[in-house]
Amino acid sequence: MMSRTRLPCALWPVLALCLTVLDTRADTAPAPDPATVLPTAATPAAVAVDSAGADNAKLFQTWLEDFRKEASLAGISQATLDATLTDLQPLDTVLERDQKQPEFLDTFLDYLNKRVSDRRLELGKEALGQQAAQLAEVERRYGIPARYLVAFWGLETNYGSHLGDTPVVAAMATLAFDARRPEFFRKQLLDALRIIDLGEVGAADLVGSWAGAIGHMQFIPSTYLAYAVDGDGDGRIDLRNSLPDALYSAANYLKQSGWQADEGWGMEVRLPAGLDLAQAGLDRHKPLNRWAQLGLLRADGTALPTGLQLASLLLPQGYDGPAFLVTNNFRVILRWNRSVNYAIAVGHLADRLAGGAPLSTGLQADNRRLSREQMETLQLYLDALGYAPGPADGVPGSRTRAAIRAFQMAVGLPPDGYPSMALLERLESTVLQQAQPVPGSTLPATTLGPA
Ligand SMILES: [Ca+2]
Repeated sequence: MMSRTRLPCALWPVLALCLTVLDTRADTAPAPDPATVLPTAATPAAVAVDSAGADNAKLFQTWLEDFRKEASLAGISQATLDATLTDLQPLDTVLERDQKQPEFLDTFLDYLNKRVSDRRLELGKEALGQQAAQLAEVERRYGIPARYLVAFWGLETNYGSHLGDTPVVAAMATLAFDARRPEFFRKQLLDALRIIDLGEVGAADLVGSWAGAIGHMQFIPSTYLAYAVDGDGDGRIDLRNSLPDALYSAANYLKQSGWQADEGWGMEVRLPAGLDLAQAGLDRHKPLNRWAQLGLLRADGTALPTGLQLASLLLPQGYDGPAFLVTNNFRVILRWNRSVNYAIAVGHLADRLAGGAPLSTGLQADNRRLSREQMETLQLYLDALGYAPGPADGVPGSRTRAAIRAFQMAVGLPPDGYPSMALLERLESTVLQQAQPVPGSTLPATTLGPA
């Protein structure tokens, strides 16, 4: 961590970067000079797969032989190993997809509007009708309301219309050989072989997304092994060709993850003026009664439900965007997918499928997107000011959000932890201001760093 006394010196190299960013801020700006872009975390193996054909094919085969021994020791049958690993080749398209970074980070409102579109709502309502009997049976058995299962189905595969056609074993082997997340994908590869070994799916039929997600609900192999069940009673589990299998499996996964049948996921809320936003965040909980005492209302202006159920306040687009109180089932959705935006989209789509209203608060919020490069710059500024946001990776994770809050509190902004364009502009002016020498001194001015 940077000390307060070292802070001004550390700002000088950042200043050059500030000026670059001022030049490249607009969405229409030309691509940045490569010399000003920080190196990304490309790995030796990833680079090798891209560029050095023959040598890399050899390395892959050596790696595969090693994996084959491990899989054999783990109990995978010789027949499955022969059927799946013989002549296996890595898939360049999978690596390309895995390494592709979006140029811009969608805001929460962008994200939600894309995923909860009118068309998706319409198809979801049709699905609720067409699958009503099946969904009612699943709800009786697992306690997961139909609207949530249909919301997951809509977000994962647009109701079964985007199942993916990538061979899962080859995809998992490609990503396990790549050096970025080898342990995770090695386990997924082993679990894919176990699924085949169990005879649930033939080697040629285990296909899914480029990232190895299988069937209507996009289960990765380890989730498939742990939670998938036979919904249609034909004695085998097929998450791709049997919708009942996929629905039962999703409900089983949610129930085992702690879903409470008689509770919702949360709700959009209206905040009272002057609420201390330091109380927001998934790591902070209060009973609904307490939130009501603080002046929060439902988005339509009616009172919050009463009770002692714990809820967290979320501001996914900052203090002037939509606000939500989320409860236990929201955390269950986060087990399915760790993205807060995804989890709100599931809850909101489920509400809308049941006739709920569109979002009505915070729609006027600053909706300018940050590019990945701007997000990295924002992190560099926080670091230069001594707020320890973690590595400048262009991803606003928990450390970055905590650093933003600390900066906001120091300069008197609402501490929402949200990386907006306005925040980037404020950080930039702070950094530039600190880089100005004090008249009559050889030292730059101090400082808005943390105490
Ligand atoms: Ca089945």
